[in-house]
Amino acid sequence: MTTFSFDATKTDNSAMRVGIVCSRFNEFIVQALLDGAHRGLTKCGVDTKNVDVAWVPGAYEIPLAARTMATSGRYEILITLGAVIRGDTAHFEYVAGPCADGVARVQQDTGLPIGFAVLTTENIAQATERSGPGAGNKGEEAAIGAIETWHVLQAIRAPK
Ligand code: INI
Repeated sequence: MTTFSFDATKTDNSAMRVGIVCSRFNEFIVQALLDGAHRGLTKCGVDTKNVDVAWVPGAYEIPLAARTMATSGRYEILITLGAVIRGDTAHFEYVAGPCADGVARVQQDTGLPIGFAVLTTENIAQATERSGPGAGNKGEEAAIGAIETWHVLQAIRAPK
């Protein structure tokens, strides 16, 4: 039996090229998710010079930017960061649903691991809780998770 399992923080990611898509809506939350993503990437040994960040207006635009990054051939993994807060909008479902579905489709169509930290919360307090400087920052989790997935896919394709 062969098991493919990795602790992303113990793998060599010095050459990993990372594309990050951020949405500007609720920017203070998304900036905190981005800070978390950078912490996660650093824990995994990713070189900052190999990281690009693209800002789009809102979560609804994330899938298109993610697809453009994914098909550019310039990245091994992507990370998507956003905040859709129910209290802020009457069309929460029309933004959050297409964003999540769209990102999932890009991941499946392109085969690129995409960390998903587009928060969908009832209020700002819940979003703040998930984007703090300590444990539980979803941006950090998404970054480490995407790297872990990349290593699993590599191992499945070419077992050592
Ligand atoms: N975009 C978000 O990222 N979060 C939200 O909470 C939000 N609300 O509340 O409406 C939101 N709307 C903007 C949307 O993503 C698009 O940018 C906009 O509709 C233009 O296409």
